[in-house]
Amino acid sequence: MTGSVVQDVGLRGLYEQMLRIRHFEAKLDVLYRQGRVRGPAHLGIGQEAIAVGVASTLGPGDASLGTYRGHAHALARGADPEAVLRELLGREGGICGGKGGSMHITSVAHGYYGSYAIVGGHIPTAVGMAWASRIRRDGRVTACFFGDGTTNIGAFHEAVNLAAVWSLPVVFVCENNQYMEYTPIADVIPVARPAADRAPAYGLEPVVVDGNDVEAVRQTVARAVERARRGDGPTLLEATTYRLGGHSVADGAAYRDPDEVSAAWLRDPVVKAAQRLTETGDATAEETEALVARVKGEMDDLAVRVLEAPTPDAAAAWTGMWSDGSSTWRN
Ligand SMILES: Cc1ncc(C[n+]2csc(CCOP(=O)(O)OP(=O)(O)O)c2C)c(N)n1
Ligand SMILES: [Mg+2]
Repeated sequence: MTGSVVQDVGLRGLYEQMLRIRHFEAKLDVLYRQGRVRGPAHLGIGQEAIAVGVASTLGPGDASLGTYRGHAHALARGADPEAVLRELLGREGGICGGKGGSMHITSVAHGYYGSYAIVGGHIPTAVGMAWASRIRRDGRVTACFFGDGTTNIGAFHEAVNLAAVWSLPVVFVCENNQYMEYTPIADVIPVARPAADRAPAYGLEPVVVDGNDVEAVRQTVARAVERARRGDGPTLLEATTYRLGGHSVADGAAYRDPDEVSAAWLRDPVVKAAQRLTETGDATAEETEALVARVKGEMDDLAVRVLEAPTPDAAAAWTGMWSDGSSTWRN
């Protein structure tokens, strides 16, 4: 059995992880604007509670898969921020050897089976992994993240259907950030809750959670993981949130109502977790402020180190083409 129980991590630990992800991505945004990042990068600023809450329920033997918005998901599973930043800047020591970039962050060593740029393309893969777990009886649970817009893709419906019919150990996590690339969901989805309102079509309960509340995400997903591990089948969870930035670092998101964006910042999940910490007496406001300063300092230092790192040797392009590390032609 590779599965294990929900990690014993308190609110303070969850908060620290969210902070680290927030300031990692804020630093990346700056580096992008300085022209130091090649290719696109899609940030999940405002969605950290989902990545961290879900990851906190998974054991080291469990699997997760995400989208092009996957930095947070890799970091939440324990990937080293330096290796991820090196990857984003195409440097030696990047988590994929500096060859994948932002949209392909993968760390199998941390149970993170990849970031996928084809909308919905990874959902059948997650179901295939869950099917493998059923056959092997390995106790692994697979969590699959995707966006609200993805629920309009055929692969989503086919995959959820199969997982439900075969009661596979998978947790589908729809991060409803209210927008597709540039389109508000209400323009293209005929139901109010893109994932939850479609769950009954597959015999599943509609489950909705406040995706800006890390404790609520953790509790709700812990139940879904337990259910999957027991053999009782999948859960289709909708975590409501808001994408605080544009679709990618190149998108200023001027198509959004500024009042809507300001209201969303008042529900910032990182601030919400800090407030909870002071309410519960687990940390004082001074302590959370000191933590913010420390994490920002860590990210400044990290960026300096990564900018000094060399790019990979050109010969590295011919390595790692197969999972055993080789690159010889096979057919
Ligand atoms: C199959 C496919 N169609 C279209 C695109 C272009 N595209 C990239 S992201 C995106 C929007 C996806 O929205 P959502 O699922 O809500 O995810 P979010 O970006 O909000 O996280 C689209 C249409 C794509 N990458 N793949
Ligand atoms: Mg979306």
